[in-house]
Amino acid sequence: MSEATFADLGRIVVIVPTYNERENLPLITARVRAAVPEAHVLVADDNSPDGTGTIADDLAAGDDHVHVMHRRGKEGLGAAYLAGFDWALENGFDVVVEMDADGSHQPEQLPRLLDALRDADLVLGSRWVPGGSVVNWPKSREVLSRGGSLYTRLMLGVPMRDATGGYRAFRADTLRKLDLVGVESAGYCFQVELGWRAVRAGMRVREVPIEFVERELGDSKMNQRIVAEALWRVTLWGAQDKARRARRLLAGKRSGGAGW
Ligand SMILES: Nc1nc2c(ncn2[C@@H]2O[C@H](COP(=O)(O)OP(=O)(O)O)[C@@H](O)[C@H]2O)c(=O)[nH]1
Ligand SMILES: [Mg+2]
Repeated sequence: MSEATFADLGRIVVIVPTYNERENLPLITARVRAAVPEAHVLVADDNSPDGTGTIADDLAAGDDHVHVMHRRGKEGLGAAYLAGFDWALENGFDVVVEMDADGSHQPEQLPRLLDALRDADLVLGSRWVPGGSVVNWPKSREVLSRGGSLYTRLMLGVPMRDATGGYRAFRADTLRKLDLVGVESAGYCFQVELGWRAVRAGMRVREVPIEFVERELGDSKMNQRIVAEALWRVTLWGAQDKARRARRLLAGKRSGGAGW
């Protein structure tokens, strides 16, 4: 195994949101611990009916780098991450990573994200940049993901190629500056909202290629409501943003300025 160290980045925590991931959780935790031994793991479990929370407690009992947040019930990925971010900041972590529990985000590629964070404020693991790929993903999901990212780029004017992906590394300072209290999205649209906020705040957002591997165990929690939320929010934000730009342009013209 490589001896790469990320001590210069400070204390690292990988947040793993879970809902019914009992088969996957022990596997992903072990892989994170092996890939980047200094990283901590925070499991943010939404009171999974399949007992994932108890499995998380057992893992935490045997490893002082594993922590568990038990949440009331299923409130969506965004809410689980926001609670996890608060915990990470309160506990003095310097780098906060988002990672799915189902093995789609390979812990062995985490060093890539951490390396890139040395000169970035937010690093996105990206399926849709050169070198990025998906394995065993149904064509329908690929079309939805590529289409969603393209629509986001057009509506919000952001450069992100993979706007909805959930394998990311944030500096703690980035999270502090993002006004997390104002985040509105509940589902996967949360990823779009955070990326957009980071770009608007002038932060250095970098994408690095990842190989995304579709889960082999358990079921996807993706549903139509999640897609609908992303669609209406991105459309609304885009319209508001265009209106804001138009108003600024008009105000600039009236005062004889450049307008931007
Ligand atoms: N805590 C929590 N985790 C969730 C929720 N919805 C999805 N997840 C987790 O988010 C990650 C991605 O979900 P997944 O079902 O694999 O989505 P997909 O990869 O888009 O099909 C997994 O680790 C899920 O267990 C939720 O409501 N609460
Ligand atoms: Mg998945």
